[in-house]
Amino acid sequence: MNQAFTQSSQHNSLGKVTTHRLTGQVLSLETDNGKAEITVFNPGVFRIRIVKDAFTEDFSYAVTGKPEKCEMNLAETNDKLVLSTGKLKLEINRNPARFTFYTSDGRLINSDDKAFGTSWIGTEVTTYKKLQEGERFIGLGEKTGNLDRRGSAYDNWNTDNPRYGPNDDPLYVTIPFYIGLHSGLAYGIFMDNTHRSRFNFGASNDRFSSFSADDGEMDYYFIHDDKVAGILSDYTLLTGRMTMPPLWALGYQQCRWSYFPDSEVLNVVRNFRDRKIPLDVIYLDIHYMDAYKIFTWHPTRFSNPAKLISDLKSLGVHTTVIVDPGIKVEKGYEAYEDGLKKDMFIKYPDGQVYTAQVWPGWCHFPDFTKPAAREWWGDKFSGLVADGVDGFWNDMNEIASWGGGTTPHMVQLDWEGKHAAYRQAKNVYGMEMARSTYEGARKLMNNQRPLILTRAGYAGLQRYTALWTGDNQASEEHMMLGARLLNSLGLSGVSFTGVDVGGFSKDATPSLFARWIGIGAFSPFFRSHTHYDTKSAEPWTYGETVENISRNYIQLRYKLMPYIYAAFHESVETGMPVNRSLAIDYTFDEKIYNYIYQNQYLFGPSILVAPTESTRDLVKVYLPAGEWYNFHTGIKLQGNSEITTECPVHILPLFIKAGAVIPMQKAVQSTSESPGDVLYLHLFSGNESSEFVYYEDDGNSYNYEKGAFYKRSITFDPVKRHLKILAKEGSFPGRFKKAQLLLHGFPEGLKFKLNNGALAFEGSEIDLFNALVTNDPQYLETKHSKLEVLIAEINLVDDEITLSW
Ligand code: MIG
Repeated sequence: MNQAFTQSSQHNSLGKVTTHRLTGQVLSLETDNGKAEITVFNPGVFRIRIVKDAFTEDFSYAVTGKPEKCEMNLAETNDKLVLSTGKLKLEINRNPARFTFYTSDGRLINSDDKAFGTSWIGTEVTTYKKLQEGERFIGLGEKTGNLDRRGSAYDNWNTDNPRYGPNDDPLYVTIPFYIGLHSGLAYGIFMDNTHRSRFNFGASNDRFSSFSADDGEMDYYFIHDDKVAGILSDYTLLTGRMTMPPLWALGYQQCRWSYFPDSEVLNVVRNFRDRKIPLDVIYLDIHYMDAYKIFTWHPTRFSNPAKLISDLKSLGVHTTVIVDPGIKVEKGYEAYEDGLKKDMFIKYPDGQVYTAQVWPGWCHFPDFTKPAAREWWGDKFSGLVADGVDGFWNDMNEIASWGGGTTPHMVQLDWEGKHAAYRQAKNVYGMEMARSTYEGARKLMNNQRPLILTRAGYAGLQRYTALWTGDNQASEEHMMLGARLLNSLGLSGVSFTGVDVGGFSKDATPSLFARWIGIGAFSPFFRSHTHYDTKSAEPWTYGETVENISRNYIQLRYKLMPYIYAAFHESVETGMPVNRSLAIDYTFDEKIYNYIYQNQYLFGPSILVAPTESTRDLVKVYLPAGEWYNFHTGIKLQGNSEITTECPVHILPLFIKAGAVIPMQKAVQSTSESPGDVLYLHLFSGNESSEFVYYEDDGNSYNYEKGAFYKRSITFDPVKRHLKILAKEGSFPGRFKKAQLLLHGFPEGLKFKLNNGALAFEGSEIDLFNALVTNDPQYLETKHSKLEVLIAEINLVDDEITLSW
C-alpha cells in the first residue's frame, strides 16, 4: 500500500462476492468489503443499492413507486450470477462484483468499468460505467449545455445562480437522472442520493461515464426500454407524475418584480383587456408584503386585497403571489412567534435556531422535511386563500440567502424523524417547500386546483409543482438555452415548465421580446417576467408591431388550448412531457443532435417548433422522418431533410406532422371565457396512421380523479381511409356540441361518408393565425398564406363517429 495515501483518500472498489441470497425479488450480496442489494422493480427496472458497511433505513423523497410482482429468474455459474426478466438481464461478475446489463436477447446495454465498478474515496461513492462506442447522454434536468451531454460533467447542488450564463452549473434544481443511448439501445439511470452529486459523461477522460455522491449509499435505478418514451414512463412510475394543473394556469401569465400598488395591478390587467391581448394570471412579487413578511399584505399598497383579487377575477384573471421560505425574526409577527413556539424552524446541532439574512432581514427557515412543519406552513395559506389567491410561487428555496446561500452543512433537519444534516437535505429542501405549499393549498381550496410554481427542486417535484428556470437574461443566446432547458426537464420527468419570457435581467430588444413570446406560446408554462431594474416589459411597451405579434401568438396559444390540455393529460397519464426533445421520438437520428438543430422539439405530439434567434430572416430546420406541413403556408414537406425556411420575427418556424389531429377552439380573452360550442378538429393528411387522445374535464377541480372527465381517442388511418372519433369515456359532459372538421392536404372531389350517410365538404381558405401583423411593409412581405382546407360541420355525439372516404 502506498504510504503517501491517507485512509480517506484511498480508493476502494466493491470486492469479491462472498455470499448471495434471493428473497422474493430481492437479491442480496455480501462482498469482502461491502454489500449490494438488487431489487427487480418491474421487468425493465432494477434497483441497485451498494454500501461499504451497512444499509441505512430505506427512505426516499423522490421515489413513490413500489416494486411489482413479475417473472424473474436467477442463474448461477462459478463466476457469475445472472438475474433476468423478460426485458432485462443483469450479469453480476462475482470477483470482483461488477454489473453488466443486457437486453433479454443478449445485446450489451451498459457495464461497469471493470477495474472501478462502484468505489469509494472516503465517504464519496462513485459508480463508473464503461463508455460505449458512440454513446450519447441526454437529460439530467435543469442543466445548461448541449442536448447530447457527452464530454461534459455536471454538479448537483441547488444554487441560486442569478443571471447565470449559458454554461453555468449548477443551477436551482437537482434531478440525478439521465438517459444513455448507443447502438440503437436506450437506458436510464436514476441515482437517488440527495447529497451533492456529480455526473461525468466522458468529460476529461475517454474511459467512463460516472455518477458520484459526497456521501450516503450508492442507490440507483437502471431502466431499460426500446423507446425513450418507455423509459420516461418507468422513471415517472418511480418518481410520480403530475396532477392536472388548473386550465387557467395554461393561459398567458404576466409578471414583473413588482407590480404595486393595487391600482397599478388593475391598470396592467385592464390594459390587456383593452388591447384584446388574452391574459389569465397576474403575479405579485415581493413588494405586496409588509416588510417582506410572508403571509402578510402591505398595509397601504394593498389595503384591500380581497377586493382587488375579486376585481381581477371579474376581469377573468387569477392572482399568484410569491412566497419565500425566510420568516422574518420580529417580535409580534405571527408566523415567527408561532413557528418558534411550535419548533418549526431548522436549527444548529446545539439547538439554536438557524438565522440568515434575506429580503426581510434576519430570518428563520421552516423545516419542510418535518411533517408537522409542512402542515404548519400549509395551514398558513388560509388567509391568502380566503382573500382569493389561487397561485403560489415558491422562490429562494435552494435555500438562497445573502452571503451566497452558504447555509452551514451541519444545520439539522428532521428528515421525517430520521434526522439529516443540511449537507444531505439541501437538494430536497425546495421540493419539500413546494410540496407543503401544494398540500396546504389543495386542502384549503375546497377541491379547486391551485397553481404551484417553484424555483428549486429534486427528482419527483412534478408531483407537486410547476417549475420555472429562474433568473435568465434578455439575450438571444438565453432564449435558445431556455428551450434546451425545458426540453431537458421534459426528459427528466418534469413537464410543466417555463422560462421568464423576455428575459429576467436586462431589457429585451423589441424583436427579442416578439420572438420570445412566440416560443413562450409553445412552452408548457407561459409567463413573461422581468427584473426590478428593467423598463416596463408588457407586450405593448415594445411598440405596435410587437404588440400585434404578441397578440397573435398569445391568441394562437388559446386557440390551441384543447390540444395543449390533452398534452398535459398525457403527462399526467404516462409521464410524456409537453415539450418533447426530438430525442424522444427520433432518438437514433444523429442529425437531431447537431448544434444547429438541437433546440428543436415537438410541442405535444405533433407540432414541431424550431426556436430561432430574432435576428435571423432565414434559418435551417431539420425535419425528421415522415412528412410535415409548414404551419404558416400549409405546404407539405418531406421529412429526413434539412430545409431553409423564412423566420422574420413574426414567423416562428412551426411544422405539423402529417397524419396529426389537432383540436382547436376559437380565440378567447381568458380561459374563463366560453370558447363556444364548436370544436375545430384539424386533420393533416399523411401516409402514417395516428392516434390522438382528446381530453377534457371541468378544468378546475380534482373530480377528474374520480371519473369526471371526457375522453375519446381520435384515430386516423390513411390505408383504411377513415377518421374515427371513438365513443366518449368518463362522466364529464364535454364543452363542445359540434365539431368542425378541417381537412388539410386532401384532394378535392373525394366522396365522404359520416357513419353511413354522405357528408358534403366545402373547399375553403382559413387563417389559423392572423396574417396582418402591422402595416409596416417589412412585415407584410412575408405573409401567412391562407390555408386551403375542406370543411364540414358535424354533431359531436358521444357515440363513435366514423368519417370515411
Ligand atoms: O433576490 O422576488 O428568481 O423571479 O422576481 C431575488 C424577486 C428574488 C428571484 C426570482 C425572481 C424574483 C426575485 N427573486
